[in-house]
Amino acid sequence: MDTHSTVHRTQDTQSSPSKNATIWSVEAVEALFALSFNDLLWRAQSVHREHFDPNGVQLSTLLSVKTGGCPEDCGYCPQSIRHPTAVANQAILSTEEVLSAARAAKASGASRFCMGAAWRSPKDRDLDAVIDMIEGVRALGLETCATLGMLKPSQAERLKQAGLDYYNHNLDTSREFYGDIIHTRDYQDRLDTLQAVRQSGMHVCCGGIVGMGENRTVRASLLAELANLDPAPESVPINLLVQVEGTPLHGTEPLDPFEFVRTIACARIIMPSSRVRLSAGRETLSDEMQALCFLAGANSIFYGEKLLTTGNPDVERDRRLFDRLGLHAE
Ligand code: SAM
Ligand code: DTB
Ligand code: SF4
Repeated sequence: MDTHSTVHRTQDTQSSPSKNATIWSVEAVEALFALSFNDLLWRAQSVHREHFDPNGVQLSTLLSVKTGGCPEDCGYCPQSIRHPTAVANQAILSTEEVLSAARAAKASGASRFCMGAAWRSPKDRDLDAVIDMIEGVRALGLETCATLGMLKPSQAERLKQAGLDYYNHNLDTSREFYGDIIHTRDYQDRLDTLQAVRQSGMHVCCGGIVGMGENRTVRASLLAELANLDPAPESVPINLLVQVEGTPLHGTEPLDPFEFVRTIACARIIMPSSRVRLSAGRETLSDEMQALCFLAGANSIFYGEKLLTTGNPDVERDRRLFDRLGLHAE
């Protein structure tokens, strides 16, 4: 594969914190994946220690502020109108409902509150409502993140003006595998939104999903795409597919958990300054596997018993895990 032809570079990074010095080829990332598990984890942990407190983990709590009924056809997602899942549609929440969840998240120790909406892209009046939520959440002293679908540059500007700290928009998978998973918008649409977010000056949160039946080259290619964004995203969620009945990907052969740990380790090595988030899928990982993910350089989690529509380990279990591992919240 000609990896350089697949590399996307943003055009103007003047407002960016730091420019990317390295362009990662898919082959170079595959070579990392091919290291022995011990060698890979040693390398990832060494990189991790050069850039971060090795025992600090950032905690983000998610809330679905508008659930279900999404016109997109993402094959993994329980909120698509095209998939017969048990998710009940829920219209946009009131700001007060969102703020009461945000207060609870803060009281539990989260530092960032992430609001997700099942939209293809928000309408301008949707943004009015979300902006009210962002202002309220910020006033509680939490960092804010939103994931609302595709954005136009003017919408990204509005969110930045409202004080939104991070915008989450995932590449989800590699360019080559993308068409197997999503048919209602293309890879370039995602890159355009990421460019709009970057240009607005907001922090970029961008990652993907593994365990969707992809091969290792696809995983390496996704990570190379992320690392080659210029600059790399500040926050990189690595999701392990949560298999939901009724979605096309339900019944996919589960990924070997060691391969998941390898994915985290490779992300850490090639995006040394980014927060790598151990994201969806923690309920299916043992405490021991999660410990390996932290050793591999994950330094953020979704915290709280729910993701958007599916489960997540409860706060008590995570507190016990942090105690047992000597980790602390950041
Ligand atoms: N609708 C917006 C969008 O797609 O950008 C925002 C919400 S969407 C649910 C946010 C992200 O959640 C997706 O890009 C995907 O990476 C992740 N996600 C959704 N369903 C998932 C699942 N079943 N397992 C793992 N990650 C999932
Ligand atoms: C991300 O990368 N993962 C989160 C967040 N960003 C928005 C979402 C995970 C969703 C898992 C399926 C669900 O709960 O509906
Ligand atoms: Fe809609 Fe987002 Fe789910 Fe895709 S991932 S179906 S865009 S809510």
